Amino acid sequence: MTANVSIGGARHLHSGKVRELYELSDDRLLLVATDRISAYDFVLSPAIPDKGVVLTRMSLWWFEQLHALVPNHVVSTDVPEQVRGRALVCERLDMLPVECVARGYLAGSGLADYRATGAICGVELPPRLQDGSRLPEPIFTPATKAVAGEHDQNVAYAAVVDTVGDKVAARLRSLTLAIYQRAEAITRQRGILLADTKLEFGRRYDGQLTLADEVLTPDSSRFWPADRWQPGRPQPSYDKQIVRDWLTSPASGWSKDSGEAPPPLPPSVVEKTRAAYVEAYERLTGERF
Ligand code: Q0Z
Repeated sequence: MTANVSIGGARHLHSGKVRELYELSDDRLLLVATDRISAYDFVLSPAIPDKGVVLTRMSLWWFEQLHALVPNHVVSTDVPEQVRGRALVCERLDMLPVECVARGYLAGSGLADYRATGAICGVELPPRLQDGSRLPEPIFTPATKAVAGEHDQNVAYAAVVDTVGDKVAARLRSLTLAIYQRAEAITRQRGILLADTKLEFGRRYDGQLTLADEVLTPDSSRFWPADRWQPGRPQPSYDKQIVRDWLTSPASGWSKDSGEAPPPLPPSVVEKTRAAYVEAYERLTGERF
């Protein structure tokens, strides 16, 4: 694997689909965003130039926007030269084994669960909602982290209570919803709908709940262009639509259900996708990339 290289003074701990985690010391980790992109559960080739830098900067921007709501794990952006701009030094936390998801719109596993049961994670929803519908109010839909290669499993709030206790569960739910509400207000002003987002929290040595991992990037959230929102069909994704459209077009010669690995993306698709990530960053933050 291309990005799983050794980094001076850091010990490799984990590889995610598109990220890497290293240990710097007993209490410091290095969180690296690669340029890899995934779609339809495959990691594609080639990589998207600058994707790792864009997502890292976006995540840092969000940590700043949210710092009054919740402390975060970021220590420094002074990182080894090999991963410049696309890595963070962070505090090593005792991670809580709960994926904290907030949803304001219906999509993905939430849509599937709603269609099957009328509820998501035990939260009953009104009838006749459609793919992409706005929910009456944002909801907390926790999931348990899956083993490698599988999808996270949505669970009821009671399962979170069983795992972390009622006080921490209540705090996770209220923090997750507060973060979603703040972030959704910001993205809406910029013409982007934040359909949902997945957050991870850990505890510091002193027990303080701390926001970790990457936050509010297109890899951890659904961003939809607000001017194209139309419930009743799958919504176009701000970042990956070009890739999905090409992969599912006759031009790719690939079929989603073939079980085979997708073919390499053509240079034009790579370039347009890079531009989509840069545009998402600039639109969101108001800063030039
Ligand atoms: C994050 C992950 C992967 C990248 C563990 N501050 C922290 N303290 C302790 N653990 C973590 C963090 Cl962020 C932690 N992950 C997710 C997996 C590559 C990030 F393979 N796992």
